[in-house]
Amino acid sequence: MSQLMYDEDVVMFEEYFTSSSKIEYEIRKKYGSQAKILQEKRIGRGLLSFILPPKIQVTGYVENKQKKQEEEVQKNILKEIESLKKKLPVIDSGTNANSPRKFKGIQAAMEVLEKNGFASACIEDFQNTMLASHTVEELEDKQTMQQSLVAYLEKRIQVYDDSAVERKQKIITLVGPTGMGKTTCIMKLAAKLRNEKKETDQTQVRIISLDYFKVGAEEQIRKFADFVKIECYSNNDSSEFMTLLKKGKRPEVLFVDTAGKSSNSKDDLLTYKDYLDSYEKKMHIFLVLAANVSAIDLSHAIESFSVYNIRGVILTKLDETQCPGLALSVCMQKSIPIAYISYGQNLVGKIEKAETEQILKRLHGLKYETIKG
Ligand SMILES: Nc1nc2c(ncn2[C@@H]2O[C@H](COP(=O)(O)OP(=O)(O)OP(=O)(O)O)[C@@H](O)[C@H]2O)c(=O)[nH]1
Ligand SMILES: [Mg+2]
Repeated sequence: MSQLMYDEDVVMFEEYFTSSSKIEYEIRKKYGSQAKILQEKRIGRGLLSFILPPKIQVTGYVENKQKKQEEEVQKNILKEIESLKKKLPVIDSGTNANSPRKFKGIQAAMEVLEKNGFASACIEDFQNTMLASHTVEELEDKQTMQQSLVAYLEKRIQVYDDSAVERKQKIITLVGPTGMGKTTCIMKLAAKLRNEKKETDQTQVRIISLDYFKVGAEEQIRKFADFVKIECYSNNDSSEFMTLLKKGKRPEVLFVDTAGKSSNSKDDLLTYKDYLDSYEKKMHIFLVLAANVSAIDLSHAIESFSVYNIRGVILTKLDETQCPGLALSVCMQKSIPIAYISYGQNLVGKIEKAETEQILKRLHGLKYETIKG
């Protein structure tokens, strides 16, 4: 018995038998149950046909099913691997610093951060976070990456929960390096509170200026206080006012303005330490920082002023920078909440309670509204 032909899918066979009774059994035994018989042909034996039994030629084929199935399985596995590869996070990004740039979506998102002046460490952290948590398909998609950028910033930017500040009898003190906008913020905040106050609200808004260093500082704030009809105290009568405040039954909001201090001078920095510590519980000390200052100086100021119990920062001069991301990344890196944002020299309406949404809306090219629908 022998095989005759072979091709990829079919094995043809040709076999010879002397009796027809065992043909099927023998064929199945050799070629399996799937073997098909095409033809059985009696072959004459000439003169010997009187002595020998007839010879039967059997031709047939077997489909090479197993091979086909194996190939099918292999194809499916390859397909599966390809689709899994697309879904897997890109974890080997570290080996090639430029690799994320080839994904259009993440590239566009990183450009938004760059355009807004975010620090390179912050951009790198965003990039690594995205590569570790997104599929290739997602990294390619601009819409998805913009959404992920918004989610990333929402998570990283801390805003000050001012429900505590809303309590009555509070003292809001602003400290910081020179010229950052402390006095301006005090006036803006006092004017805002004064404007929002209802007729029935007994809250007294008051200001104390502890700045006896700068010529004209006290006069400036007094003039403003007179204009908006807010009581104003200077350093000379502050102790008298504080005694009143301690005994006072009426709820009060007191804004304390301090003189600008150099982040480089420890002694200078500590000027108000004893004074501010004595009111620790009621005191909400905010560090005022201008957004148009270098990241190094902002970081240094946050570190130096941590001699005080700083609750958060007030970012000013956002109207004077093209890079709001710079101050934001410093706050993110230092894990310090942002309490207020201020922009413009006008004293009315140019200060806002910090809210992530408002901050993100100010970023160039983020299309916050479209993303949030
Ligand atoms: N464009 C702009 N200017 C501001 C802003 N805030 C303050 N300024 C200006 O910055 C300058 C300094 O503001 P001040 O409020 O006097 O700053 P300060 O921190 O009290 O300064 P010192 O008391 O000297 O430490 C003034 O000319 C303000 O008008 C702001 O948000 N935007
Ligand atoms: Mg001042």
